[in-house]
Amino acid sequence: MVLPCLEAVFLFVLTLGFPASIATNVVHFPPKSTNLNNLTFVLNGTGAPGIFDTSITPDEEYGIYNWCNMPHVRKREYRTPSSDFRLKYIEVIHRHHKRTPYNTNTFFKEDIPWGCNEAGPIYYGKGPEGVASEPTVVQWSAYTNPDNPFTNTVGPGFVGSNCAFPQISTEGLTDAFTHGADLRSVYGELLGLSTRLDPSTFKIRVTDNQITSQVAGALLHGLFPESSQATALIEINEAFDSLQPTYSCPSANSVFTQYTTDSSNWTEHLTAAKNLYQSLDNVSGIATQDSAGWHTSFDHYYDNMSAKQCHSKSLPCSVNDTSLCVSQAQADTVYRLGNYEYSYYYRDAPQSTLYSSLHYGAWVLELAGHLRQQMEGKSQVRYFHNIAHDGSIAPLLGILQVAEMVWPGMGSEVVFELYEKNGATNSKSSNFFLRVLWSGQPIQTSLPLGQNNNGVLDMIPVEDFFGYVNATVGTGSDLVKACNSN
Ligand SMILES: *[C@@H]1O[C@H](CO)[C@@H](O)[C@H](O)[C@H]1NC(C)=O
Ligand SMILES: *[C@@H]1O[C@H](CO)[C@@H](O)[C@H](O)[C@H]1NC(C)=O
Ligand SMILES: *[C@@H]1O[C@H](CO)[C@@H](O)[C@H](O)[C@H]1NC(C)=O
Ligand SMILES: *[C@@H]1O[C@H](CO)[C@@H](O)[C@H](O)[C@H]1NC(C)=O
Ligand SMILES: *[C@@H]1O[C@H](CO)[C@@H](O)[C@H](O)[C@H]1NC(C)=O
Ligand SMILES: *[C@@H]1O[C@H](CO)[C@@H](O)[C@H](O)[C@H]1NC(C)=O
Ligand SMILES: CC(=O)N[C@H]1CO[C@H](CO)[C@@H](O)[C@@H]1O
Repeated sequence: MVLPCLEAVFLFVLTLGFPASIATNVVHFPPKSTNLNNLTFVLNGTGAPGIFDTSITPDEEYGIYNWCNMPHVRKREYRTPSSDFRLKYIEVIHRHHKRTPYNTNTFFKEDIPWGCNEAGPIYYGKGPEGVASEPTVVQWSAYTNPDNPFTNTVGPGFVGSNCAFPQISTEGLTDAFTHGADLRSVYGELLGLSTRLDPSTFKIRVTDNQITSQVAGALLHGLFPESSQATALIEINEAFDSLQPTYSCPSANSVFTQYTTDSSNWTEHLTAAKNLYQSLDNVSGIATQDSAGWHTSFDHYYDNMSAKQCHSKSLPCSVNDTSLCVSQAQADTVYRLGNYEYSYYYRDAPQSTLYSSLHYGAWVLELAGHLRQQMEGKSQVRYFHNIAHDGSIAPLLGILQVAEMVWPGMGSEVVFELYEKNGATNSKSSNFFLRVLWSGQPIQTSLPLGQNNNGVLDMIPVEDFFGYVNATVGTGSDLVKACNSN
């Protein structure tokens, strides 16, 4: 594969002193210019960049951005390749479904209650045999008691609510079940999946954030309707978990800081949005000089408001003045800004590809290993499912250099499909082809891969993907070295 050489990136990376094997090969291919990454439109345009107030996307529009419940593979839109290709293996990675806000959200001094009656997460241990193998199902119900004086040190969001912050909401669990059933509607037949989970052909992986396990329970009920028990894989140590990811990569962090906090390319939109910030702060009571990150990006306002709208709750009003509320137009601007930020973090900034490959390379190496095992006939697994976070999907899309970057919404899905073509060989003399689906359709990237290098990862020789991974992430030892060289 011939990658055009972009001198600027080349020189910049060399000066950082990464091992030559990675540094000389990470090439950033800029994304498409759209309203998503056009700052003039983001600040001065109108409307939300998609659906933000319901999990339901009308059939005729399915595939458009829906922050509450992103599009995924399902029977209605799925394109089955020609019968020359046999589906050998799939690996799915998807973001958990919609949830209550994170507990830090209680800094948001407004009072939109969340109710979680009989909807709490379930935690219990289970042994392999004896009475320990038959535990009673234990469900959490979060509570506060005013006799505990420390209760009042948190914001009003906690008081009177029986939700855990965060937990997947009942609607989010329903979305996860539908997601599982939709995957079954396509892959059940193509992969010959039984209605019962067979642990020798199917694996599911979660992170140590419990909300991914909450999604797993609902998803699996849709995927394998006759099973009531599953084992979930977890790389439980923060030192090496590649899915969330939590492994340490100091050089990724310093690259990220260079092109965000330390760069006017990044800070210009924050400065330009000063008036909007003032209006939002007036409602929330957050100090202009806060230290909790409300003013270093739009993340917190975006997430806090979209969680409410996705659950049909109204936009917040000030606790001191109920006539002072966030308007829909202001929320829409925040939603445009949030997507602009993700496009910048993972695609627009020239160093974003280097950042993504350092930060998420370990997961991609695991994926490549799974694909190789399939090609070498060394694995019986037909389907590997990862439940992850926006912080997982986003750098993966960064590595894949998606043509149009968005903030991966709830339930965002990427599917890697490995096909074997009978008899024929691809241009790299093997029978294996890769199709990558994003939001249920072949992903459009800015990479010089695919038919006539059109960037669509639709039945590309799998070796082209390996070559790109090798050039961009390198080997495992290249990655560890690059993470620790500064
Ligand atoms: C990986 O890339 C390096 C150079 O970056 C090259 O020497 C090596 O042959 C490549 N390995 C594979 C398996 O493609
Ligand atoms: C947005 O519009 C205002 C007022 O018309 C203008 O001053 C500002 O420069 C515009 N911002 C951008 C980024 O174009
Ligand atoms: C960005 O958006 C503005 C406002 O809609 C538009 O006038 C301008 O042409 C756009 N710029 C690009 C490069 O598309
Ligand atoms: C800032 O943007 C310019 C123009 O796109 C680019 O050349 C430069 O590398 C960027 N700087 C950083 C730190 O991303
Ligand atoms: C914020 O509130 C202050 C005090 O009530 C008021 O003077 C100011 O105009 C408000 N600013 C915005 C942008 O709403
Ligand atoms: C409400 O008023 C109190 C007392 O003046 C103040 O401490 C608090 O920050 C205000 N809250 C908001 C959201 O403005
Ligand atoms: C949904 C949600 O809670 N989003 C953010 C709310 O604000 C806190 C910071 O106080 C963030 O940590 C959350 O991610």
